[in-house]
Amino acid sequence: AQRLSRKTVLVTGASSGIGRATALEFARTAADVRLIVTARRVEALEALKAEIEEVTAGKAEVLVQRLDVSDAADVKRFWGGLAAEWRDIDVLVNNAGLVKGFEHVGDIAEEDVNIMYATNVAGLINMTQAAVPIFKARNSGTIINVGSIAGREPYPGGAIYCSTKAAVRAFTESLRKELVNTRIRVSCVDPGQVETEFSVVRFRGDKAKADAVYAGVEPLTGEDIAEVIVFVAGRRENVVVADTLVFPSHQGGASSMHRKS
Ligand code: NDP
Ligand code: 8X3
Repeated sequence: AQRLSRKTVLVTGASSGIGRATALEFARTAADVRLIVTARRVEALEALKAEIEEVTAGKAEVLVQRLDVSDAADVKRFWGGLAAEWRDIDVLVNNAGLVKGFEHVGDIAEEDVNIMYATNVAGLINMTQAAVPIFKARNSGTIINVGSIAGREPYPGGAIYCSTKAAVRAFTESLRKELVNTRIRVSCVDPGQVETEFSVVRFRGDKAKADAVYAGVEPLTGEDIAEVIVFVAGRRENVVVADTLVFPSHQGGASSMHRKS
């Protein structure tokens, strides 16, 4: 908690799931943390802000910012518009991401390919490129990228999503190696199955199909991954938790699940 005291933490995709839980977990761990919570759905971010203020008895400072990471111009606008007292962030959590559909190659809508790449890959890269000069100027800072088991173990029906997460993994590793002569830390947290809005988005709002994904299994919660992210951020500056793979107990891999019948 001491190490995160008064730190400024930027979380992308904080309106739901893992990102929302991560913002809350930072606040629970260090009540005087300074949080920049971003996503497209601002009302959800405002509700999160109120919850954080309650949890920390008003000690945490929370800045709500609308940000669409898939839009390079919006990323530029966001960084350009950040007030000086917020710009000097300590931790960047690149969490915003999504999957669309289960279609096989040949049948995947171009729009789905583009949104997954623009969000999961280009969005994460653009956010990181903006943060790295800030971290280099200070010779400190932590970047935590949310990857996935899907980036390590591609599966049929996931060609685009899995390849975006493999890109996140490769990008993270290159960056970590580029920065070994600095105090900047670069980490990847790869979740297995987590119940969030992820599957609702995958099935384009079909809640019944999304619920079926979690039938007979006990998935992780956003909080489970949030605890790991905050742990990674809260280590001593010389400790880089480079890589983390987190499963619920029934899961052995992307396509290896034990289901109760
Ligand atoms: P949710 O759908 O619950 O949350 C996704 C978040 O990303 C939302 O806050 C959403 O906010 C945000 N987001 C989506 N598109 C954009 C965009 N263009 N700009 C800004 N924010 C955006 O899913 P999860 O919490 O599960 O997903 C978080 C991360 O975890 C993703 O990167 C996902 O790939 C990864 N992951 C998830 C797993 C799972 O099983 N759930 C497993 C492994 C990895 P808004 O719509 O308001 O913009
Ligand atoms: C989410 C996990 O296996 O559903 O990244 O793609 S999976």
